[in-house]
This record gives sequence, C-alpha cells and structure tokens, in this order.
Amino acid sequence: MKIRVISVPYDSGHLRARMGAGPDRLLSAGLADRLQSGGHQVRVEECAPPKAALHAEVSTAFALNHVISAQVREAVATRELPLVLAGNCITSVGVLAGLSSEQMRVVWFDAHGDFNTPETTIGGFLDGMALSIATGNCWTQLASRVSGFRAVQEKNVVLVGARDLDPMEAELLAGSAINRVAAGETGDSLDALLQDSAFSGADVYVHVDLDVIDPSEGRVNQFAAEGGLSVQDVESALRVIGTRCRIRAASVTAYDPSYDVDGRICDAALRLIEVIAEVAS
Ligand SMILES: [Mn+2]
Repeated sequence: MKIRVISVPYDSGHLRARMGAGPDRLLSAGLADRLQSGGHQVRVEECAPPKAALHAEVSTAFALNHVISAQVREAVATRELPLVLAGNCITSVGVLAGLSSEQMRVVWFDAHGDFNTPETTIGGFLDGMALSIATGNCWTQLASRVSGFRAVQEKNVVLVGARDLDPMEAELLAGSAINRVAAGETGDSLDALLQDSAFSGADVYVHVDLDVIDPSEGRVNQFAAEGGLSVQDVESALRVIGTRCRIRAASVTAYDPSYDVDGRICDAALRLIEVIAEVAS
C-alpha cells in the first residue's frame, strides 16, 4: 500500500528534544526501508510548527495540529495511509482533523488516560489532555479552529492499557462513555468489543502511545508505568483491529530514545509499525 510517514519531531514547545527525538530515531533505524521491503510505497514528510507560532506551548501545539491536519488530508486525497510519528499525543487532534469525520472510531493505546482537563491535571502536562481534547471535552475553542476538526464521540473510543491516572482524571473517565480494555484483557475483550456493530467494519484511527508497553520490555519515556502490555499483546491487538475495522490513519508517539538504553523499544516500534502497515492494507 502507499504510506505517507508524517514525522512530527516535537515535544511540548521543543523540536527534536526528549520525545521529540523519537521520530528521527525511528527513521534513522531504517523505518522507510523496512516498510518498502514489506512491499509498501513510502513517502516521508515532516511537520514543524510555523516559525511565527513558536512562542507559547498551548498555541504552538494547536498551530502544529493545523499543519498535521493538512498533511493528513493530502495523504487521504492521494490514497496514502497517514502514519504519524510524533513526540506528543496531542498531535492526534491534527490527525483527526485531517480525517474530518464525526463518525471516526478511535482505538487509543496508552499507559495514561490523556483525559485530564485544565481543571483536573496535577502535572500540568498539555499532552495529558489529548484524548479529552479529541473528544471535545476541553480546549474546545482552539480545537475547533484546527481546520477540519470534528470531536470524536466518547462511545466511539476504546482506551487500551491505561493504568496511571490522576485521581480526578479517573473520575472523569469513569463518568464518560469511553470503552476501556485493561492490559491483560486485550485478547478476548478487545475482539468482543470490536465485533459490536458500533465498531465492526467502521473507519478507525489507531493511536499508539508506546508507553502502553510494559517497562519489563523496554523503557519508552519518563512517564513509563508498570502493568502494561507486552509488545506481542500490542501486535495481537493491532491484528484484531485490522480484522474488525478499516484503519484510516495511525500514530506512534511518545518515544524518548534517551530512555531506551538497550534499543528494545526502537525494535518494538519498528515491528509494530510494520504490523500496522500490514493490517491496514
Ligand atoms: Mn499519551
């Protein structure tokens, strides 16, 4: 298949630092060649915030989403699968804007809920609000200005492997319509959920925050948390998604190479991206 790898080497106001160094690491490890050997046609594009926007973390993140949205829209128009490598999860807002569908389903792998709002966050990390923004629960004015953005309905989201939640974030999540699949239940629960008419055959955006992986299989970033999925679990879950749904775009995020001292996460990420390309075909 034709794949547009959209690299977004950005993390919280900084380019190519911390998790913003992840996309370059994956590309220099031979990601494009690996996909090409799998029979795919690959084109690589990079998104950076407009220079004029590099002054405030919140506005910069949304300006960057605007750029990502345009790249994703172009990829869809030329029948390429948008495959985003990003430092931050908030880039999902730009991907969803590029897909621009109120009916989009989302399967979101993450150690965290990313469901904080400015009122519930303890860490003050904008990225911890990514899924909340995507579902229209906060930063609504800024999100609505990202060209093409339509909030995803909570009931159309499956959150997989989340285990490290702020207390008020946990309450919000429990009161939401978001479907949850715990680490260790991905085999049967995810398949059963995706067989439901709400998901079966539907268009889906797959978001893989690599810190969903258990630290025993490699350390993804400073936010890594115990009790995660094995790489094999993630691979199997991706295959289930590919069987039940139509993958319209995917992101692989939050990889900070400086924590991956033995390179296991780099290998895992490359493998998972290969699987995404295979099952999306
Ligand atoms: Mn995340």
